[in-house]
Amino acid sequence: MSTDLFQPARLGPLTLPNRIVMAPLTRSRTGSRGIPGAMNAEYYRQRASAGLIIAEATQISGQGQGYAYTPGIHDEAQVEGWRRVTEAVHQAGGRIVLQLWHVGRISHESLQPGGALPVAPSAVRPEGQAFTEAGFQPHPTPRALETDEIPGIVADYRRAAENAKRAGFDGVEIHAANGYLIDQFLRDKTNRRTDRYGGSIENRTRFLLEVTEAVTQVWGGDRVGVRISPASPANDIADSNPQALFGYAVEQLNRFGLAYLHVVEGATGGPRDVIPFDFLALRRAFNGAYMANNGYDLALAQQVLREDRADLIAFGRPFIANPDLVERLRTGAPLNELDRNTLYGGDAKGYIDYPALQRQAAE
Ligand code: 8OZ
Repeated sequence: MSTDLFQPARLGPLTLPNRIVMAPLTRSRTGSRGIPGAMNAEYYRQRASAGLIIAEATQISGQGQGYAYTPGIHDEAQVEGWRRVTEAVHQAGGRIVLQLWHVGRISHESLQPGGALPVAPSAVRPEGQAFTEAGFQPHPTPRALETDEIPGIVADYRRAAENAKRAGFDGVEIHAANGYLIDQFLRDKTNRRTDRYGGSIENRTRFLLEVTEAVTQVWGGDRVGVRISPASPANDIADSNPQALFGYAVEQLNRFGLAYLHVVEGATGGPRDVIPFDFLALRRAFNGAYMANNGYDLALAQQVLREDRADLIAFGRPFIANPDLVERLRTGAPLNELDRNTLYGGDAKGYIDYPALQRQAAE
């Protein structure tokens, strides 16, 4: 059905007051132990007018971490910290889900428990550098997971999903995008396995489906979303036939009755037309809500909703600089400019000090 950004939407049991979603955004501001605090609660509270907030990528285990100062959801202090965040957002009238993350090979020994090598489907080293507490360092060649280790990682997702529930979230999103662990299993550039998790499209999709099964057993399908980035080369990922791969994956995901499919259209944070890809085919194949992401502005978002090519639009960078993005889009007010120097790490500057409209007017 044709709609616009300011129409309410049903999302599983949730009612969203608008179709503007705050995309998950890594900000690396939760310290060495990955525990959200008062500053993080204030950041999300300021953005509670979003139809839905997808909280930043959050590691499901120590092994799942690949960047300095990112949050976790695998110990009690982290659960307590996130509870402060969800309470602040709910008090402000918002809705918030948590993005569950395992980086796989996009990590570094210094970020891993016991200084171990990062793990991956296969021992294929990614190009690029890890953001560690000691600065940028090259990614090492990861260790290929044994077949009998995989159920343990699925169990980590399940525990993280349970922890997210105890922390008061409204649901969870499974991060299967941007070249992290699940995407590494999906794509044939990074998955060279010869067991039941590698080779055919069916086998490479198995890990995603096992994780989704575990997480939906905790939450029910209607409070779970999955994020994919079929055309993105992010984190040195690629596949020989992404249309067939993701077409199959989406068709299989339908069995879980998911709330939404979140699709990064194009190169993550970059051009929308990196490779030819038919995103509309995914929207048509998927039974739940289709959430579009990547470089949307007001005009493109409204056009895509009007043409019924999406149900929800996720905005990333505009939400960093504009806590009241919904109000600004609704009234056509100008947007604050993003400060790229304060995106990752650091303190309150560039995090909770972007002004809302009233504050700006009063200054
Ligand atoms: C930017 C910087 C660090 C992490 C992703 C979680 O690409 C991320 C991320 C993005 O999904």
